[in-house]
Amino acid sequence: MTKRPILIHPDPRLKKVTAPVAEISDDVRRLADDMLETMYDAPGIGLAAPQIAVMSRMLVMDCVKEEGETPRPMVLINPSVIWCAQERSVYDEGCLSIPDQYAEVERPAEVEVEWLGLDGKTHREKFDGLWATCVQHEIDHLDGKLFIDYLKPLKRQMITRKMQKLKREMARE
Ligand code: K1U
Ligand code: ZN
Repeated sequence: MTKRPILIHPDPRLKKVTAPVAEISDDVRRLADDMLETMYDAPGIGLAAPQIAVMSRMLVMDCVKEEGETPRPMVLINPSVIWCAQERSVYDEGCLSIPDQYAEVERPAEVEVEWLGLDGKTHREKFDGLWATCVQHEIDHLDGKLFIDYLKPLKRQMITRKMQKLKREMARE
């Protein structure tokens, strides 16, 4: 397992739509391991492949936050939302590609997602609470969308400028 560097916004790769994964190969299994390692190390509750510059339709997540609770690492390949609830929920979202910036985003409170697992089988599951927020945030990454795209333009610009400054400082180090 290798920890990979996480792209920081603004980066053109974070704006692109990803390509479906064609088959579950050893490379895909290795990528899943690296993504989980990178997510847990960050630390984060989710990570999408384009955040580590891999333009494939694949995400990992584990929203078990309580210490002592059993972790639930999930790998979702070619995921798609097949149903969403009318009810909305608001969560103060963050993003590993936009460090230290948080903003309230409204999304469907419950979603049903279908994906291909590492076992090669099709899985279908309903997510609610933080799991629902997280899976929608990660699927957005696969479609080149960031949580700041839901914000008013002024707030989005402010965050983008902060990230440009951060990247300049990181390049100087
Ligand atoms: O996709 C990402 O950038 C990961 C992101 C996922 C996410 C967070 C909040 C709402 C929706 C999606 C993160 O994991 S940010 C870090 C974070 O939320 C966290 C980190 C440690 C413990 C608990 C939460
Ligand atoms: Zn994110």
